[in-house]
Amino acid sequence: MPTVAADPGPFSFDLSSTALIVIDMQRDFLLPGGFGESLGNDVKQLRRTIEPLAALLAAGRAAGLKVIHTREGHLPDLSDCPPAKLKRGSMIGQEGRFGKILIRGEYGHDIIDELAPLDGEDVVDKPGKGAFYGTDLSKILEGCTSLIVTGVTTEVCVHTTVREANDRGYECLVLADCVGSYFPEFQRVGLQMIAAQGGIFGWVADSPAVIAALEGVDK
Ligand code: TIU
Repeated sequence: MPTVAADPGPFSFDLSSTALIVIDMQRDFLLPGGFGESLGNDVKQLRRTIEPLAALLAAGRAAGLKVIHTREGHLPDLSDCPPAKLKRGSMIGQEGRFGKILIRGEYGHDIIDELAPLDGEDVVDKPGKGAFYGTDLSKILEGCTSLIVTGVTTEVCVHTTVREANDRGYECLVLADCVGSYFPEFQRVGLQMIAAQGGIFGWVADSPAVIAALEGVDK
């Protein structure tokens, strides 16, 4: 069984019951000039995840790991966007540099070219921060007990998804170099919170350790 050095201790996973989940690596959050940057955020803090994630995806795909992508966004009529979310995110649905912000089908809502899903990989559209709420993710994960979690942002959609996953019984390994926050402090503390208290929400490691473990797997 592949084993990865992690905090708070080694993380072992079985390839056949593990999924690699890539959360919200969307143009709206990551592209210079896009929604994320228009809010005053430094997208470089997120973009440093792209290269390690591309390498991890290549290794995961080569090893036959199940890959799942998510996208945060809403229907064009915003009927799936709670008024309380819209009130504090009034740009949602407005015309932005890359189309209507966080609206399904728009250019900005889709995943960045560098990490484009392959045919056959699941792409889960979610209205909330967590990937389980309002989606078929539980069904897609049937047979899986472990998740390797990547994507953005660490303290928002990654954390919410990891917390949801914990309550559903999954073991989560979060990869520090493949998750990103606009705020360095939130990145640091967000990762600490996952592994604290003996791994209250899961494990934290870096992607090279996972890639090495995947490359050691008999195919
Ligand atoms: N994907 C995700 O994290 N959505 C957000 O709105 N994140 C923020 O950090 N704002």
